[in-house]
Amino acid sequence: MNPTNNRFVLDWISDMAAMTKPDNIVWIDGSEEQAQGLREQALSTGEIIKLNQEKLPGCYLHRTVHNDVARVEGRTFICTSTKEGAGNINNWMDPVECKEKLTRLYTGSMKGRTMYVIPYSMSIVGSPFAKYGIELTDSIYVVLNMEIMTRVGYDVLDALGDSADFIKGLHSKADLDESNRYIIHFPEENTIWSINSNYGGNVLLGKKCFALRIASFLGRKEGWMAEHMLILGVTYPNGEKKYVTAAFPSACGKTNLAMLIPPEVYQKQGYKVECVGDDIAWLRVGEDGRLWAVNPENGFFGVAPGTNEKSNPNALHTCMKDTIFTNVCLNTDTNTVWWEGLDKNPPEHAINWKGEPWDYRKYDKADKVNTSGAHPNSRFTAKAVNCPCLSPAYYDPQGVPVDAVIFGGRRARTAPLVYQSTSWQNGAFVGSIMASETTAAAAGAVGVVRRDPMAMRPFVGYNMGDYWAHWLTMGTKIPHPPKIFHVNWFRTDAEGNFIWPGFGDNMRVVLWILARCAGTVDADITPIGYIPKAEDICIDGLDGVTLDTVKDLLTVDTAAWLEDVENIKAFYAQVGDHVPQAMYDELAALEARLKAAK
Ligand code: GTP
Ligand code: SPV
Ligand code: MN
Repeated sequence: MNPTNNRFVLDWISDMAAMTKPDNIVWIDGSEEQAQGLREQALSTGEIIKLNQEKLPGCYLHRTVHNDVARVEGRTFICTSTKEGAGNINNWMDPVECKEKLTRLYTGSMKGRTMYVIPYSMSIVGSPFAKYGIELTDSIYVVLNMEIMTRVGYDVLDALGDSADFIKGLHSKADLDESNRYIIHFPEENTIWSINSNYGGNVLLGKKCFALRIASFLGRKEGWMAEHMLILGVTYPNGEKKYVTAAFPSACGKTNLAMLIPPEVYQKQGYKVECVGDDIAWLRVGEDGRLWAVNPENGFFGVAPGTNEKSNPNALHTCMKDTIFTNVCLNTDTNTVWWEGLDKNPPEHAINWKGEPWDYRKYDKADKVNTSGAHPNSRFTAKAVNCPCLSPAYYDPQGVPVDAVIFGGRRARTAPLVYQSTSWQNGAFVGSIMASETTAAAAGAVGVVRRDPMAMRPFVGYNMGDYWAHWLTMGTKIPHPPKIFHVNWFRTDAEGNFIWPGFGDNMRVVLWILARCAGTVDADITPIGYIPKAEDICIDGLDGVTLDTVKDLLTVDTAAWLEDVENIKAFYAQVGDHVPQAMYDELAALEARLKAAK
């Protein structure tokens, strides 16, 4: 018996099954009982490993194949009917040709396997923000992860009813052939096809594929925004609550900021910080004329390395139960997990992310991938409900009103600790010129500066120029827009050490940002925007950070910025003729101000 009579759903499943030819089809009902059965099955084949259930209840370890450890941007395509629809920043294939090509790869790819049908919702089922998807997959790992990351169950089918309004996701591991790995989006058909991978962002189709690429496309059509943003709540000692969203590129600190623990100086005064989301925000204009945000996800797919009791205790506690670890190091004495930066005691007896015996003494910083215990992009999939600082607002179907939008990236020099844009248009421009050093979250070189507008370079489901235009249009539709800022936690000294302490201490900057929104603190105007007066960034209780350190972190190096302007011009040219004129006007004005300041 099928749990729905929806013809659109059933016909599509039969078509996909006719192509992939699974031995059988199993509907995922979201029950713990069914999940337990699947875990048993995955344990029996070695697809997952049971960890120490006393220390890590409900936790499992999964290892991917060695060449399948991150998103593959080079093999990710936006297949709109015209190339122009996808723009120059995305990879594009003609949708008809693409389907022919992939049909060949999918044909019989599920033979001897089960096709699981996962009905899921992004955001709260039945809420005004909710959008529904169905993912078909031959991977139990995907089923178990989707059950953590999204809201899975038959209530989704009930909410969908007879409607055709759902995102059709097809995933097959096939034979994990790297040269035939494809992550394909057909935004005009609400369809996602993923094949030959079994890693996170490539295969948990509710996340980047739906909630960012397809959703950004829908958002443009329907007048809302899907962004690569965390959502953070700050409660003041007087009980007042403020919310900020922040867009940082992959592995640049969203999870850490979203779960920060306030420095003691603020705790004593009664400040509290709560997490609403750590990776994706859907934003709409509310009836009150403000911008409102929800986190459409139900869990965290967080970076493991660097997570520790000091940097992010909330994340650490979140992943102490009901978690699937991917590509971390296994301590074979205790049957627990370890990763670089967890503590200073790497396990004596361990198996690395590749499944080989591992000797921590052979660790070489210059060759992390081959000498680390955990892969640099190893991750935990953990439930939002298990996060100690989860905001009650996470459960509010309306979401939260946003006071500030923060952009940021990893820049060793150019970007100061924080600056404020001068208007929504100027803020959108600041987003468009974002740049960051690349990280292990995507396949390819690490540490290379590249432009990553709004932290969405890999996630915009249409033409980047049109996406910028959509940002500008949204500005005209929000009567009380949030103010827009830019931060950089990653400035380094001559030896390459981070100057700013970061992590929980980033709250010091967030409070300056909120004070600017409230109009309670002054600032200095510079060619790039407003900069704090150094004494307005609270450094009470910070070791080794003086007023001079803050001054240094806030300097605007005009020559470096003028160099950046040239790079931005080249990038705008690459984005092509859809770049809005307003962005060129902003760029010209920035250049003129910098030249005048020289
Ligand atoms: P995705 O899940 O890939 O989108 O990444 P994310 O933006 O959530 O990144 P995350 O918070 O997991 O941070 C990734 C890495 O940046 C980790 O290794 C952190 O330890 C490091 N990091 C985060 N915040 C800071 C900070 O304030 N200062 C410094 N120096 N490092 C940080
Ligand atoms: C990112 O790369 O931005 C992530 C991890 O959040 S993944 O889901 O793999 O894309
Ligand atoms: Mn992300």
